[in-house]
Amino acid sequence: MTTPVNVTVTGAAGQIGYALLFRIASGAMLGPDTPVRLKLLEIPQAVKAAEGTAMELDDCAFPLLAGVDIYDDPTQGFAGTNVALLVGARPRGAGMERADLLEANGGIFAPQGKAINDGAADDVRVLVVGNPANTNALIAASNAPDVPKERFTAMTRLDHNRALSQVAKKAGVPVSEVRRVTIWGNHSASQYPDLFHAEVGGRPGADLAADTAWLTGEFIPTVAKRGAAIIEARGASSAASAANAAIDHVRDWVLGTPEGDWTSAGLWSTGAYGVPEGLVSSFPVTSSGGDWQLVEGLEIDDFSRARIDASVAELAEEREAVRSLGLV
Ligand code: NAX
Repeated sequence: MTTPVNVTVTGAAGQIGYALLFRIASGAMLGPDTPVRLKLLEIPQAVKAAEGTAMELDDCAFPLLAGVDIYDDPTQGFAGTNVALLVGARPRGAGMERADLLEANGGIFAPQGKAINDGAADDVRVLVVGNPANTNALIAASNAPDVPKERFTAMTRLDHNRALSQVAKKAGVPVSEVRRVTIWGNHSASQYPDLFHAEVGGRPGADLAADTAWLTGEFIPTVAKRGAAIIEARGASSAASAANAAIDHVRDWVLGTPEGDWTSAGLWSTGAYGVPEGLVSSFPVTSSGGDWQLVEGLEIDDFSRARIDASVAELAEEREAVRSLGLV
């Protein structure tokens, strides 16, 4: 049997964790021929709940699941890990300022970055889901100096998938006929879902984007504020769709993106598209050979430029805040 891939999931007892673990164990993330060993990392108070989830994983008798271990210590939780899904984060509490939120998350993502640096496998790939995802990824990467920066990514795939679905509805085509949509910037309400390079039902996405009332009054705000709309309707934040996006992100990273399409992921910027180096920002990407490649050479018009710049400015502010806290 092939050696199992070690997959660490933090926040394993949370609602995204519950929607994610069973799909990883079923082979949806790494394919039907790759056994996985799950390493669940939680805080001590939630270890018992994680044990309950592990019992249910046992009860599924997944042929690909080589084992489940539970930890409350990041050093052990990331030892030998190949894929790390950093889902657990500190939510914004009542009366909490943004600086407090960033500081609380720094207390989680800095030690996790160090533990990944010291003990993860040489091929480790990290996806940060916990919010603020981009800046948490920046903190983790900055605390892992020996791990190449491109191995730390932040999840904007849920935003990407939301955009695909909204466009398909608007155009009256199946989702499979929507390609090359891009999410730029931060996983926040400032993000910019870009249709100008897309193809929708065989036609240029720019045709749809020409309806500026729909574009600016409906499409962009619906995608950017979808998380809040889900909370309003469900009484809880997105969980299954977030887990699905995490599966999509890692699957594409490891196994590759389809020919003729691209996806969106938060990557450590090397300065492309005017995004300052060292910010973790969402870009259009393809994947092959297990690495992300930036889609280069897209023409960015003034409308898109202004929106990308606004979201990137927010990322720069977040970086300043975590810098002044000594977290990066
Ligand atoms: P839950 O509150 O249900 O679960 C979070 C879990 O993380 C809890 O079990 C908690 O004990 C655990 N945890 C907290 N600190 C930890 C630490 N230091 N080490 C390990 N585990 C720790 O939240 P859930 O709904 O699962 O959401 C998780 C995170 O995903 C949140 O930060 C949320 O904002 C974020 N999201 C990100 C999305 C994205 O697209 N990037 C979309 C969905 C979601 O909103």
